[in-house]
Amino acid sequence: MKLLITGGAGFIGSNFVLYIAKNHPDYHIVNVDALTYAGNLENLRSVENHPNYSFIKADIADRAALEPLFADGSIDAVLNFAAESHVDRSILHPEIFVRTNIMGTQTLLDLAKQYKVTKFVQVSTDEVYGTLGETGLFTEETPLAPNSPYSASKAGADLLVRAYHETFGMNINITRCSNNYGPYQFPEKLIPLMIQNALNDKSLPVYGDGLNVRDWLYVEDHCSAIDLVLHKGRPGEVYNVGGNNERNNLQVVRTILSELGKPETLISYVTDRLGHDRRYAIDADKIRQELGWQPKYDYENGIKETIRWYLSSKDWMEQILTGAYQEYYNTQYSER
Ligand code: NAD
Ligand code: TDX
Repeated sequence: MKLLITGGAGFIGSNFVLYIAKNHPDYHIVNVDALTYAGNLENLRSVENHPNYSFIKADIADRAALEPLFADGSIDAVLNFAAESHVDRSILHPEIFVRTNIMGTQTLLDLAKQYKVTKFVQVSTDEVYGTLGETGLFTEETPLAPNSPYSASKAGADLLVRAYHETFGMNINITRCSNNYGPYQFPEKLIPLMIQNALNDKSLPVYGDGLNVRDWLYVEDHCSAIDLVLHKGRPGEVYNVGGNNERNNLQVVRTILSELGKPETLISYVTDRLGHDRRYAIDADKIRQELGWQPKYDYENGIKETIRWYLSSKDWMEQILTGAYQEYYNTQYSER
């Protein structure tokens, strides 16, 4: 099989490339990534010389750059991970989210249609469903009600993917996963940000009252779910993916502090995120029953493993903490 994986230099995309290289070593992988601030080829050192792997630096919204990759008709499946993925950045600069997440997805769909790619997997998010109160779970039937520019752009992409199935009969699937954690996550996201700050005895900026709830899934379990959807997903179906691991942000932060032996006095309550969704929780029954998906990691072990990975990957982190990220961090947190 030949897979075109977009966003393969980002957090989940690079974990997925490594997962495929390990579990389907005979597959060919074409990794297309624009290498924005979030893309990092360091994540892929172990596969970069593999004869079945190639990397192309390109923007998914740039049709002319992508068309040659499709032109010989050899791509069997497109897996679209590429996205602007950070909610806080979407509050600052929504336009780029529309361009990449919506127009980029539409460009890929069009090429996949034209060159008769047999499968298109759109990697989406539970955030398209909006927010939950204290009870209930998102199912695949929950109406879309995105609250941030990020989630609105992801919902727009999902609707286009759905439309290409309904209108053109394309074989598509959409996966909607809860919050991921694990190796190679960019330090703007909650878990790596808090690990990094705690290691440096810097304050840990908790938004609002810290009681917003997320459903955490170890990234490798997300990869195994996408692998199953790629091979066994029924045409046109949406599959929710989630870990059944609801934690509020304070619980997550306290675990990190205790694992690192740091005091809770480092916690600092800062101005809340605008439009901050209160709770996400996924009902993943469909993918479990229909495709036999089972997560391997429980949260307690997964978070410890993740902390250990960051402790042993200080060079990787140092490289990211360059001027550009520092600038974002200073703007983001000095205003709170
Ligand atoms: P990330 O920000 O770490 O990586 C995104 C990657 O996409 C980067 O390598 C970046 O260079 C690339 N990219 C951005 N714009 C591009 C463009 N125009 N053309 C080509 N490449 C471009 O994101 P992530 O956390 O790995 O998320 C991957 C996907 O999974 C996203 O679609 C996101 O919406 C979805 N998702 C993420 C989570 C999560 O918890 N992180 C949960 C559910 C779904
Ligand atoms: O400094 C912080 N302080 C804080 O309290 C940051 C960065 C976050 N938070 C809170 C906000 C959220 O309630 O932590 C929670 C998690 O925040 P993020 O890591 O930014 O993730 P979230 O907004 O939940 O979105 C993530 O999961 C769904 C990914 O970034 C999305 O790409 C994915 O779709």
